[in-house]
Amino acid sequence: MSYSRKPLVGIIMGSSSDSKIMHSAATALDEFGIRHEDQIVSAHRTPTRLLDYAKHAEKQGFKIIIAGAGGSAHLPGMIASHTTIPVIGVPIMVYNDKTNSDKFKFSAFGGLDALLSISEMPTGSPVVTVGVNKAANAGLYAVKILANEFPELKNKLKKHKEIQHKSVLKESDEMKKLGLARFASKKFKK
Ligand code: RP5
Repeated sequence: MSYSRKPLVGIIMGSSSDSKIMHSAATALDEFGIRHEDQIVSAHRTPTRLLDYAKHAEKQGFKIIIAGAGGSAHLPGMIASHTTIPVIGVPIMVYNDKTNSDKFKFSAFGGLDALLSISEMPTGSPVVTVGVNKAANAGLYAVKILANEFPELKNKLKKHKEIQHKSVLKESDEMKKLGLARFASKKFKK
């Protein structure tokens, strides 16, 4: 079986507004050629659909589910309680803003609400949790899990690390050459 032939990762989120953050999980998987299926499932607005989705995920043979939600963020935990597929939770800070505005509206506790809701699952139904809005890390973590099964992904991950390493060295060389003040004003100039 190849990781690029059929979706091995299910990405779900509680609202269309979460897609502003969750797209980074998809991009990370795309970079490694891993197919994923993306849907909106709301734990509180579509509770029966949540159970249907868990069954669907099992039937499709997803190996990982990435679930993002904001506010009291029940989606990752509830999905985990309905399936044996490992769930990676993404706490979302951007909240309640379905407009196209660049100004994000924040949840009352700036994402801490979602972080605690997702990470503090009681014993028995675990959800691994990435940082607030760190959807890209959820994607990368999924790649790492899949790499246990697909050696080619392990090589791609090693390359990815090398690229990160080189890009820091490049920036450091530039900082050394320009001096810190000039480097920062060049990098962050508006
Ligand atoms: C949660 O409530 C969603 O995950 C989203 O982060 C938040 C707000 O949803 P919308 O009001 O934008 O649909 O269920």
